[in-house]
Amino acid sequence: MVTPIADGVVPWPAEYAERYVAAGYWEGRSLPHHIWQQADRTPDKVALVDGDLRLTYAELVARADTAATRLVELGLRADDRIVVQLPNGWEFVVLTLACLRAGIVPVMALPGHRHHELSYLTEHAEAAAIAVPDELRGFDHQELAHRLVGEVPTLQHALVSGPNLQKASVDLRALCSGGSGGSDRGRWDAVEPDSRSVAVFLLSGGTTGLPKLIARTHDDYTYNAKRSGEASGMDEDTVYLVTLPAGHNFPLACPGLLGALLVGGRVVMLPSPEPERAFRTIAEEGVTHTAVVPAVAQRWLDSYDEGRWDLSSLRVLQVGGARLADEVARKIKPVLGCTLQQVFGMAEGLLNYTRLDDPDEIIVTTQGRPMCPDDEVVVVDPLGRPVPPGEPGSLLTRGPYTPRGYYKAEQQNARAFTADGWYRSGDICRLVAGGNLIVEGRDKDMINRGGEKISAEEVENLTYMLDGVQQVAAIAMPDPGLGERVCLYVVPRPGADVTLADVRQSMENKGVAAYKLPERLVICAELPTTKVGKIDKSALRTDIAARLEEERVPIDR
Ligand code: OOB
Repeated sequence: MVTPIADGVVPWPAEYAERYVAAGYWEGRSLPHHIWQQADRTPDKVALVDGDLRLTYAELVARADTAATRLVELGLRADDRIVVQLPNGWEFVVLTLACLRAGIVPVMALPGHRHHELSYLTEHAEAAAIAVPDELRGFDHQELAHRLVGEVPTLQHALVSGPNLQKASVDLRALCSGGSGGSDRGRWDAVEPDSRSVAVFLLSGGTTGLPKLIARTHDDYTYNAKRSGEASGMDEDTVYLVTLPAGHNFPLACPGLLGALLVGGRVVMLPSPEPERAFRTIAEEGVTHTAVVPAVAQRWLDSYDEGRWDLSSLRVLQVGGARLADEVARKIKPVLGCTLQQVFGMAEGLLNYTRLDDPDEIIVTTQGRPMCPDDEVVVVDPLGRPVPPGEPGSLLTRGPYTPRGYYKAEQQNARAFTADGWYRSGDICRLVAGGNLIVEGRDKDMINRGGEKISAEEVENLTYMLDGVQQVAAIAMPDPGLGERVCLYVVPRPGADVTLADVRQSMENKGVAAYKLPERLVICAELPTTKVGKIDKSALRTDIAARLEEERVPIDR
């Protein structure tokens, strides 16, 4: 057995752990154990499709075992961490399974992350390696990876996938291509990671400066994916399409690609949810399940042409990550012909699903209910007292797949978790009939740009680095396509001139992910404050809404 990363991980109290074991949620085996078992049942079934490449279960696990051995040959050990920033492709799946198998912990970065985020992640996770593509959408990830290897003391290796490898790079495709003759299976069967140890690090949506790391254990993450698979009706005939970034909890394990592999289904990887290609793939591969954010669901509805595509295989379209408007939800079944499943989830754990057999009204007007009978949810007022049923309040939660704290983040944990271990989700919800939740808003300072979470505080801190800025507030501005975008209210220093272009340029120069760059800037003489002297963001949100409304009025009115 491999020792867990105990240091910095907040465990569940023993009495809860015992309860979760007794109830059968925590099965006491590693996540790969379950997948390898499945592979033994259906070795010749196709497990993974990426373009022309099709890997059977036997081929997939053999590649992962060999890759695990090669990681060890590079000097990596159980408990080491690899920051993974790969596009949706077969290498992501093989590397992730190899890590799980060897007890090496993948840290799931997002495709948009740049130097600002990755340097923090590699340092905070004390990563030994980073896995990136050589180049993607015009950005040289390989060069950035080597720069980080030079800067971060623990970081030893840049694993790079693609045809243009630098000498110092480890060829990730070669590492993941198998070919050692199958002798690695027994080796890895013999050293199964402890089921209570960390399987993956996910990133928090982020309300503080930079994202926090969420340690998900083999026990809890297996349950996360398995139970999700039941809630979305996955079985061995499932064909699951990944179009959202695969390292995000939703396409990874809710039930995602891991959920599909746990039941003997097939995983199809696509680099993006671009409608034409997604529709063609759904038709060609007979996709039964996929997951999208509301902005993508809207695009799919807008671009769908019934005569052109046969989407009849698609049974379940999961939509989550941001609030899906009821009007859009109503169109999914009539237009695309599949069942909508709303998913209100978080990397921190709790998953709410509408059930496939719920009445349509529940499916289109609620964000579902917790997937586990032992998920505890409570909706409270600002003083922490439960509100009457149906009234809005802050959602707190605990449960068998909701860890009790962030990794090495004592200060944040004191704020984000109550003394008795409830996670403060920061979402304002109403608990309605049948235990379903409706998400009404949030009391955390975060901007949800089409499912990508941006910490207002982080954007403000970056803006304060500009000389001319005296005061700044970052708020969510409503947007018809993405739901929200980042808007800045800036009070310049006397005589200074601050423009949106200046702010964006300065953030770009610092290597900040592009999705965080503000998209509108309002200059003002002062910022409104609340009675206790805090910046009144709610007044700013009202102000931007009024400005947008004003701009919509035709000029010749
Ligand atoms: C998912 O996970 P994260 O960690 O990127 O973001 C979590 C936050 C939630 O606290 C909530 O503010 C928002 O995203 N959210 C939703 C939502 N789903 C997530 N807000 C309204 N309606 C929804 N359906 O976003 C995530 C993780 C697993 C599965 C699905 C989504």
